[in-house]
Order: sequence, then structure tokens, then C-alpha cells
Amino acid sequence: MKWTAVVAALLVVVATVAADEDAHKQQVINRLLNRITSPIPSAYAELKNAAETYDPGHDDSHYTDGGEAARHLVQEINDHRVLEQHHWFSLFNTRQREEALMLVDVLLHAVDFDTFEHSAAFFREKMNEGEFVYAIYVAVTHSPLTDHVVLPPLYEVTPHMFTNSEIINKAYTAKMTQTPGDFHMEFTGTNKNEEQRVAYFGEDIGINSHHVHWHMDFPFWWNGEHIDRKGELFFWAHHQLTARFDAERLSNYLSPVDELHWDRPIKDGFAPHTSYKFGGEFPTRPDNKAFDDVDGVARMRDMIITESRIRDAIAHGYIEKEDGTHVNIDDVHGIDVLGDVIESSVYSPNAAYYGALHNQAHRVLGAQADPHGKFNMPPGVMEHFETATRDPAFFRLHKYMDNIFKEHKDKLHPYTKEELQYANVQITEVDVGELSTYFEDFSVDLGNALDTTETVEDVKVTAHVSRLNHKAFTYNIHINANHAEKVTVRVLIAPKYDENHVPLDINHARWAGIELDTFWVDVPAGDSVIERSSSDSNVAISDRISFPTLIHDTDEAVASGSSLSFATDHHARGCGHPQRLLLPKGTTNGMDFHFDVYISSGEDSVHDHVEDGNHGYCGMHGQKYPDKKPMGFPYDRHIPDRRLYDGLKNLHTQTVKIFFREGI
Ligand SMILES: [Cu+2]
Repeated sequence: MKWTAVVAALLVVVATVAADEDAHKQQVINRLLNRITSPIPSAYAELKNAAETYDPGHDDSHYTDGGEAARHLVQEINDHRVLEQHHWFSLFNTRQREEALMLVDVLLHAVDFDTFEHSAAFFREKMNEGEFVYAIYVAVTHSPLTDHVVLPPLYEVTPHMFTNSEIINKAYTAKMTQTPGDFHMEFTGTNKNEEQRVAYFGEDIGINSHHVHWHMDFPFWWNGEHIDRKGELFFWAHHQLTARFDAERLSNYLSPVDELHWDRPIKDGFAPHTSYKFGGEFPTRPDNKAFDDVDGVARMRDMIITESRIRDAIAHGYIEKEDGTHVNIDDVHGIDVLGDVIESSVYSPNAAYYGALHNQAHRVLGAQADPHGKFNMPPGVMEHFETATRDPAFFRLHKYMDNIFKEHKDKLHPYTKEELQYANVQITEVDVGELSTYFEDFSVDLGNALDTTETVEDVKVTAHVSRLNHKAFTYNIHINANHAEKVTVRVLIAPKYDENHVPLDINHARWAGIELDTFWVDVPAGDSVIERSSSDSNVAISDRISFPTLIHDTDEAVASGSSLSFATDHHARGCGHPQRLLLPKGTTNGMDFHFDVYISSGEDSVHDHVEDGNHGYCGMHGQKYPDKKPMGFPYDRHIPDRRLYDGLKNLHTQTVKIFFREGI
């Protein structure tokens, strides 16, 4: 055998082992998360065995911390200090979060996947299910041991959090009567409520999934390896959600969402029609509810004081640290610091003084139905990242915080012509294909909503729900370059008119801008065309693989020793705007949007090569954010005179129409 053949054969062996290993890991994670409220079934022999016999503290060499985290958690459990099973879990509850993070700590210290697996199986049977699921999602997201594992869609792991109670009840009936069922899920509320017109956006399970995964990728409690531009990403991901929500509102003849005011009633109520698996119904809030102080969380006075301290910092141009020294924020990095401060995250330079405006606001809003705990109500939808966007108050809250961020951005000096122009490239034309949207049905598996025993057969139970999608589209950017070079291309849209059909001035339009894509490409000298498709977008991800498919394909791969068929897709991360919602709905007659393409030097790129993916709103895991410029560039700062932008050869702006097609 020639040496090349030997090497080739070895490579095949290595690849197969890697493939087998990935399939095995995937199978373990699937099984850990499947039927989370039932005990591990005997069919999952290795997990069941580990749950019964593994001793997490027995061997110091299994954990990089010598088993300290594992022993600590075991001690907490033996002391009966941890939250019981069959109880709701909220990340905003301090003690419950601490417990979930104890498990995260154990898993992130595992030296190998066997330890990860056995520890997880052991604690699954002893900890609260909500804490367990959260810990597994976060650990899989951040552990190098589970790099290629695809997390199942959370809406199929804990369907109660995403599905109306009516549907869950029907699912139980289906199982009781052993009759398979597929039920239509309506959006919450009725047409008497004008907010109903945009419920398809706030209640979209893809949006909920993106939002909850964003907060798992960038947890506010994160104290591990430094995450690049985490505070700025907090601003940008939520700013984009806000801008997109407003574009959906305009598509439905509603005015942009108004911000929340602590001293005025919360205009829109919300009836979630959703129940916890354990813990009763999510509380309902009527319209025009005045804010109440929430016992044990915050007084409204505290919220107003926190806000004014942050606004003072913006006006002063610096944050005061705990030791009295100053952190300047009147520069490009200011937004990153402010994001940490407003959320607040562990990165906040002075949480004791600037508080945690965002986190506290979520809790305060979630508890308005029972602010003094008189009725023992469980947390509201605002107290979970996976349910928060359903409540119209979520967008009011984020508009409020977005306006605080804007106050800071508006203080920075406007970009100069020198900063904006890029002499090498002239954009001559951009032709954009048809932009159209439509509603389609989407099916969600409800198997995990139901209890299982080894004696009652499972039946197939699904819900189908209407969701917005768009026709795939492409656009061609015609350019002329003086010399060959790598360039940065930024593509965005913004509504052209307000709800009264008055044209938005450039400063309103720029803040309402929606990032469709940012990418890097090598261009030759002379004339050329950059072709780009909606599916290439670096802000969006395709649909999650459904949990039953994930289980089926993984089990097949494990049984046959083959690699996972979905491993090459971009599915490993759950963070990313749903590709389906890349475009706002638009209107039947076509809604006008600015469609802007801005090209600058490739030197804006941090990395030599960036794979297409979801970095726009979610960064690159474990790496630096790929774009050196501020998020939102070149429209993130005040524009004193629009002629500055009109004269740029490297910026092309035109009007396009987005059509909503009914009945496709
Ligand atoms: Cu959020």
C-alpha cells in the first residue's frame, strides 16, 4: 500500500470515529431532554444506570475543578435545599437561577463527554426539570465537548411554554383516548384587540426561540471566558427586534409602539392563555393597569431612580465605577458599556449604583397581576425569555430602553464624509427580485407536553400554527472597483412612510433600519456583479430540526455507524432571526421600503474568513464579533444633513415594495 493510501485510510477511520462520536453525543443530549418530566425510561439503559449509580464526587480527575462544583451540588441536594421537581422555574428567581447555574458549573467542568453525560443523568433525576433543561441548554451551548450537538427546538422540549392551554388540553384528551390529533393553534386574543394584528410576530415560536437562545448565548450572569461586545450585542439584538416589530406594525396599519412609562398605566393588557406544566396558569394583566411596587423585587421609585442615574451617565459621558473612577462612554465603546449597565450583566462596572434596569423591568412587568403575592400566582410571561415577546408590554419596554440607547448614540459626533466614503468602489445599480410574504402552516410536535409511562402507548399529537414566510429572493449589486480588494457589504431596509403616509425623515428612517445582511466578498478591478440571496443572510437561521426528526435521524446514524445527515447545516446554534421573518409582512398593494446597500473596505473585517451564518445579531461563538464597525453602521449616529449620504458613491439607496400575498 502506498503511503498516501495509508494516510487516506487513516483519515477515513478518524472521520468515522468523529462521526460516530458526534452521533453518540447527539443521542445522549436528545435522550436527556426527551420527556423531561418523566423518569429516564429503562430503554435508555446507560443514562438510567448513571442516574442510579454514578457518584459525581468520587473521582477528582473527572472535573477540571477537582469535583468541587459536583460535590457542592450533591451537598445542596442532600441538605434538601434545592427546588422540588414538578414546580415552575424562572431564571429571574435568584435562588432558582443559582441552582441551575450550579449544574452548569458541574457540566462545564467535565473533562470528557462521559463525565458530562453521567453527571447530567445523575442530576436529571434529582433536580427541578426547568432548572435542568436550562442548564443543559446553556452547557451544550458553551461546552467544547458538545461543539457539534444540535439542540432540539425548545418549543418541542417544553411545549407548555409555547402552546395555548386549549391545545395542551386537547393533546391530553388525544392521549387518554389513544387517538392521534393535529390541532390548529390560534393566536391569543380576538380581533377586538388591535394588537392582535401583530400577534403573529410576538407569538411566533421562531422569534421566541431566537430570543431565548440569544440570552443563552449571552447570559447576563455569565462570568466565564470574556464574550466580545456582549453589551453592544444586547443593544443591537433588541434594537433590531424593536425595529422589526415597528415595521410589522406599519405593515398592519398600526403606529409604531410607544415606550413604557413607569408613572403611567401599561396601556395594553395581555391574556396569555398559557399554563405551566406545573404551577397553574400564566397570570393575565388587564388593559391600563397602573404599575404597582412588587414586593421583594422593586418599587417603582427605584425604577425611576435607576433610569435617571443611567440618563445622568449618558449626559455626563461617563459611568462612575464602584471605586469612584470613570469609564468614558462618549466613544465607539460606550454602547458596549451601556448595554452591560442597562441589562445589567456581570460586566456592568457598577451594578450597585446603576442597578439592573432591564432584568428588574422584566420581573416588575411579570408580577403586575399579583404584585404582593396575595394570590400565589406563578411568574408572568415577561419572566421567561422564551415567552416574553408574546406580551405587547415586551416591545414597549424595549422601545423604552432603545430610546435610552438612542440618547447616547445621538450624543456622539456624526460621521464625516471621510469616515463614510470608500473611494475604491462605486455602486452603479442594485436590482432586487420580487419581495413578497405570505402565511403558511407550521407543525409543532407536542409529544413532550404529555406524561409518559411504560404501560400507555404514545400517540402522535401535533399543533399547527400559522406563520409568516417570504418568497426566497436575490439581489444583484453592480459595482465598479478601481482595484481588486475584499469589501464589506451591508444591506438594510427601512420603512419609507409612517402610519399617516408621511415620509420618514432620514433620522427616523435610519433608526428604524433593519439589517438584512452584512458580508465580505473579494471584488475584481473594473465592473462586476455581487449576487446575493436571502438564504445567505448573516442575521437569519433556517428552521430548527423538529425533535422527533432529530431523534429518528440520530438513532439511525448511531445504529448504522454513519454520520449525522444534518451536521453540515447551520443548525448547531439556535440564536438567529428566523429566516422566514427576514422581511416584514408588507401590504397587499406593496409597502414602500428604502433598500440600501453600503460598501466599505474589507478592512472592517476582524477575521480573514467568515462563514455565512448568524453573526449579525448573534456574533460568532467564542470569537470576536466579525465587523470592526459599530453595530448599525453607517446609520447608528445622528445625521445632521442628508446630503452627506446622498453624495456617497459607495452607498446605493432605492425604493422597493414588499407585497403581502394572501392565500398562497
Ligand atoms: Cu431579551
